[in-house]
Amino acid sequence: MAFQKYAATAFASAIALAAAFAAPVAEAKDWRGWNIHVEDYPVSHGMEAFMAEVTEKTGGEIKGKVFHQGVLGSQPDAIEQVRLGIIDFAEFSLGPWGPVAPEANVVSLPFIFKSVEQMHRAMDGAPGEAVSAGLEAKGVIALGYYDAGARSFYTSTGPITQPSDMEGRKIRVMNNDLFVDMIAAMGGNATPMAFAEVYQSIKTSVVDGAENNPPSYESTNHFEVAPYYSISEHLIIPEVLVIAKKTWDGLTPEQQEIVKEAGKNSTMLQRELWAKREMASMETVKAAGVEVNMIEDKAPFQEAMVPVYEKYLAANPDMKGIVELFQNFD
Ligand code: BDP
Repeated sequence: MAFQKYAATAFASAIALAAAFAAPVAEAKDWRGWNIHVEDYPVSHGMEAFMAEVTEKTGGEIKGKVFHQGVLGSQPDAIEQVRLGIIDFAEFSLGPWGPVAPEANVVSLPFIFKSVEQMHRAMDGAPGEAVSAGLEAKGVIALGYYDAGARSFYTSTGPITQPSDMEGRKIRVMNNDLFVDMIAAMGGNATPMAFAEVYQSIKTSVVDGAENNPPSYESTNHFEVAPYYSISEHLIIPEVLVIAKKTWDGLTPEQQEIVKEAGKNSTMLQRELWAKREMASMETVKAAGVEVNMIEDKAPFQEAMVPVYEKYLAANPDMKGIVELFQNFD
């Protein structure tokens, strides 16, 4: 009896072993995705939809999780981690990519785009391809350009109606020297700082304000501590869904196709959600008592940026062609 039981167990293990060798199950991939935003945000929904589509269409060969709210690190840290393939996919503003990929920096020039619509056309065309090539050279594959609308200034200490209102003010910017020059050109002082630190820094008057699009101004509650929102729209910075080149290179051609397609679909979804959220965010902040001032004449702000362009082009003469490509794209 004891022998029979032993034999049966041994037989079963032998079969299991043989099966394991005969038909190795493709090792399921388990991706980590980085996102800086809260869970209920157009970027976050776009990324979740991307991951869900990839999992579904690969029949579960690729699974993954999106880590929201920057729990895997700040944006500059995450850029390095995706480049190394420690993080598999992520969604970034191109702002903090500027110091890493020169082609990506062109979109951080103030007023480079004429409108958000023109930005979309450009990013879906040749200028976008130039940026994607620059990103690929730095270790990431662009899967689609998400919308982030236009950024405007918000302050705790009264509105900005003209460039000289910036004098003596301390403004938080994203990590990129171009933004430091942009604030300096108006007579203010810029402080590059991680997104997660902005609320507290405004609250404790470490800075007088910051700048961002309506959904970020609203979802971070920055409007509570900086209730003057001045619609300058000085930066229209597209965002990008990327996959680490290291992760990409480990995929079969079929899987790469699925990933590309899911990237495109999530981009379309994100842009739709963005348009709605932008309006809803403006309603929310107005209802909370934010004083919104429309800057109808943006010319003084644009003129103030001339030295920013001059300095940038003097330091990056090889980017002149790409700058013109963006400026002339209709
Ligand atoms: C938001 C972007 C996010 C940036 C953030 C910032 O979506 O990627 O990290 O601005 O200002 O609009 O840091």
